[in-house]
Amino acid sequence: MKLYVTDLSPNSRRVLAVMHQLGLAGETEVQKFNLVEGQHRSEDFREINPNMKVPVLVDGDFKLWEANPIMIYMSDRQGAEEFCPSDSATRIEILRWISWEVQHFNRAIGDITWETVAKQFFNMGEPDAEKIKAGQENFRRFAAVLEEHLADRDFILGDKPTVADFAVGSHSALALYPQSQVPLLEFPKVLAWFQRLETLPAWAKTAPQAPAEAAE
Ligand SMILES: N[C@@H](CCC(=O)N[C@@H](CS)C(=O)NCC(=O)O)C(=O)O
Repeated sequence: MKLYVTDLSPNSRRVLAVMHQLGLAGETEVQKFNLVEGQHRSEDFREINPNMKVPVLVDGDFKLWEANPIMIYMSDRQGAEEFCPSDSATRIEILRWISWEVQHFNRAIGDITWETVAKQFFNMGEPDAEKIKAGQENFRRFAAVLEEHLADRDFILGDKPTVADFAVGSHSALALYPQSQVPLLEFPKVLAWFQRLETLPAWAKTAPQAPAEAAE
């Protein structure tokens, strides 16, 4: 298999973490693109993903773009029943959380950390205080839902990490940066869950360098 990814990307991190979690690293070639240099904007890559975005998985003749289906494809390919249960009730539950994170939870984190972390890293101007405030309001609204859900469980589907945690938690590193301004201290269960995720070997293996270090 071949995985196209990039650095400092929660979407890339989640698929790389699943690759490690499922023991697929040995049979996966990882191609890292430098997006700033536009390495993803070639005609060859457009053939693989017409959106010209990463991550993308290529498995023989099969090409798959979008991080969440890539994670589920890898799980099913490995028969990883515990990590990504296949019964329809649990699949629907997984689908619910991964739809929610794309549209709400991680969008809010992304909106905040674009201003507070990424703009500085990519040299794209000053943070916009209004956008940070709007992102924080959104984050509070959706983090409250996750906080309540995590009141009596360590992970999203129960007592073990699953593909749902790797998707919903994909922005953990960005949110945990001291400069992120993501109001995590108001949500202790979410904060503890992010920290729990960071201790998983597959997650730790894919931890990004802090932007300040990465920029040096
Ligand atoms: N919904 C997509 C998002 C992919 C995405 O936005 N990738 C970014 C990196 S995190 C990218 O490739 N950006 C390059 C561009 O838009 O030109 C997924 O989940 O895979």
